[in-house]
Amino acid sequence: MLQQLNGHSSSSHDQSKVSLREDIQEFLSGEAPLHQLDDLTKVNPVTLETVLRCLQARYMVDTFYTNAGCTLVALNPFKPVPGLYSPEMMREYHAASQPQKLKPHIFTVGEQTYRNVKSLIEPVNQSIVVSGESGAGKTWTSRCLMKFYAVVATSPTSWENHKIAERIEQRILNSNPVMEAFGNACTLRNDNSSRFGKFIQLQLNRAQQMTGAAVQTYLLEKTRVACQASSERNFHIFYQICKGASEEERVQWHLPKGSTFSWLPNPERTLEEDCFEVTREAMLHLGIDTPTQNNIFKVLAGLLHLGNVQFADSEDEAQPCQLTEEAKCSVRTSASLLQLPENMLLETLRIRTIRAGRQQQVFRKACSRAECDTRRDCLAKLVYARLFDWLVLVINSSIYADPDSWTTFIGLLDVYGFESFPDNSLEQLCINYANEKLQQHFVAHYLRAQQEEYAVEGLEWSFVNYQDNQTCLDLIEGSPISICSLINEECRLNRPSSAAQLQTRIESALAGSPCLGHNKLSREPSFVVVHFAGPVRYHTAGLVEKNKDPVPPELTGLLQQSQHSLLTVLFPTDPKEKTQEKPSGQNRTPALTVVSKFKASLEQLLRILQNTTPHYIRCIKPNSQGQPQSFLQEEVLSQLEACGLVETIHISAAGFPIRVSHQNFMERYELLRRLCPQASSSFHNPYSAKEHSEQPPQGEAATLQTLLQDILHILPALTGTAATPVDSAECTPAPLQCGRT
Ligand code: AOV
Ligand code: MG
Repeated sequence: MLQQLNGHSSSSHDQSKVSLREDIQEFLSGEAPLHQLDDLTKVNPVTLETVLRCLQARYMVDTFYTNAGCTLVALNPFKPVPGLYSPEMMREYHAASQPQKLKPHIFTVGEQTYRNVKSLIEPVNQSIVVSGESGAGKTWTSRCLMKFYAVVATSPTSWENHKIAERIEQRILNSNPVMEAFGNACTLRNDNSSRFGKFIQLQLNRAQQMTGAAVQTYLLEKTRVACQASSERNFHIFYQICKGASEEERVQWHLPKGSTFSWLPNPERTLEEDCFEVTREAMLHLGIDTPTQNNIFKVLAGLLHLGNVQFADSEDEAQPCQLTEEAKCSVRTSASLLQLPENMLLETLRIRTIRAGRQQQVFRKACSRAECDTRRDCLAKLVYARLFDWLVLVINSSIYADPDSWTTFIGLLDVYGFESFPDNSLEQLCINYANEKLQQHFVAHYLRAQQEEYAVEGLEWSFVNYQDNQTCLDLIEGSPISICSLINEECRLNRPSSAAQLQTRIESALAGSPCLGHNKLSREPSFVVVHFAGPVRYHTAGLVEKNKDPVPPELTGLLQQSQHSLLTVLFPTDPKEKTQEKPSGQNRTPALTVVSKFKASLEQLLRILQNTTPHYIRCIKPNSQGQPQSFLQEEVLSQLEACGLVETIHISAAGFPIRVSHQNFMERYELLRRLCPQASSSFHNPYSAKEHSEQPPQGEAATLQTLLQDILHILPALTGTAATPVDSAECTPAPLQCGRT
């Protein structure tokens, strides 16, 4: 099939248009041209090939959104599309009586979600889950949706109110540039790749106005501060301060023009995201004033100088590592920016303290060069991670709404997308694990639950097979043995084990899992996981250490000595903590590992999602080079396969689009029953009907359908419209399926 399709692979736009025209002619079955099919459920027959061709035909005429039953497929245009996200467009979708009849758009999803919140049938919290691989457009999409709600969910009732509303909405929007500056970075897959997960809860009052928001973040990839893969970059904010500081600030922050930093690779690459002014302006709106900003940037500059501290082996092992003159200068500058005593910084980086014996005597030992490097990196990660968490706290307090002021929320989920690099470690394992969890949410909520419900309701249904990623999740997180449990066990046992030993343990203990891939090509110790989105090889070197994420207490102690006003907030001295601290080696509760914490936070996220009505947007990356007007069929095909789009379309096309619980339906239409006695015969208890088995059992769906038809007949009388005969074909509602959700 691919060979046939590859003939149309679009190296050139025009050529592709010609071949597509042929495709379209072949494909036409007397219906609309392929690119005009707004809904993939209308493609006939629904196969991977036809869906792919339809999406390609639409992409080539700059149509980036297509409905696919319960999901919206969003192709990344990789170019600005004038007017597509303008406020006018937002208002058009908001004002439409039936937004689903307009062209497919993320604003349709936004508006339907918004309307669902106020639905009288089931006012319930909503969520929009934006998924797709790295660079597919998730962050862009969720940013546009936030702007959409900032336009449609505010109240211009009075000038005073309007000002308040604008302030809060502006602040919510301003959280984006700040969080992206500190939490996004350029990777091999995406110039603006999110290195943390984000769930933002937009809080609405009874009048559907946004009164505030709350942001929850997930596992920042803090290792990036001190270690960047070649061709990648550190977090954007470091480049912003180096490129955007004024002359005066350069002096204050010790960042003279032309200075180079080991932790600032590829500075010559200028990105759109390097705009310091935007970050500063947004910080101001969030209440982070200029002196506080100054303090933040000073700390960041201090970290950059710390990265330039290179150690050299000492001739005598018992002596601390040597430093070049240049490195000594970097220590001095870093200490001055972080307002730490220089000697203390140097000593903490080079000397380890060990407590041993009954008396807990303190021994001091010179660190090896590798240990010094680890301590330096650890110090930077510790500061950066705390700074990021503090920023999230400040943002939350700035956009926070009084719990009494809101009743419902719309949650927007934008996590790091599935990724596979030449070298994958614990960070990628966690990122891909999060994506597996979200895919499982979709599988469980939509592909599995819907079909199982039809079976329970006794409705005629031919089962659609789908790819369930539960096996892969079992491999990663299952019990009693999984990749996570094995890595955790290594941390708990705290024994020296090599990367090769970890590989062997994983491969022998989990050999039965179909999702553990073949590992023939491996030169370095590694294992392969076959994810729903493709196989990924994870290197085992350093995995256990990263999972432990140890922080030598001397480092925290050092930072508590800082005179820097921000560092005193980030590292408070807590006397209680000191007295309660148990001596090392004596009944210490093992600290939670990275994967354990991450697993718990994902489970909490899923619990929130499960209590909302979810809406799905699938972002698709048409090519991995980020080129506009290039649609590479093989790349798109693998993404369509991975997310089970064809199965979704089949289920959506044949399934029941409206799901209302029996109880909610009864509560809403009880009045009509009293007004319409002839309908009351349909108002029997469906369950009792099942008990009297002489009659064929009548399920809830059938009962409600009959009832709805009755109601439609009396509606004209109730609304005062003339009693014109009702065209039953037009008015017969879509089959109503009652869910007990
Ligand atoms: P991601 O969030 O899905 O990747 P982004 O939302 O950052 O991907 O999108 C990647 C890039 O694609 C953006 O920086 C834009 O240049 C471009 N882009 C995406 N959507 C659009 C659009 N609708 N119109 C124009 N350009 C777009 V990651 O965070 O790496 O998983 O972790
Ligand atoms: Mg992103």
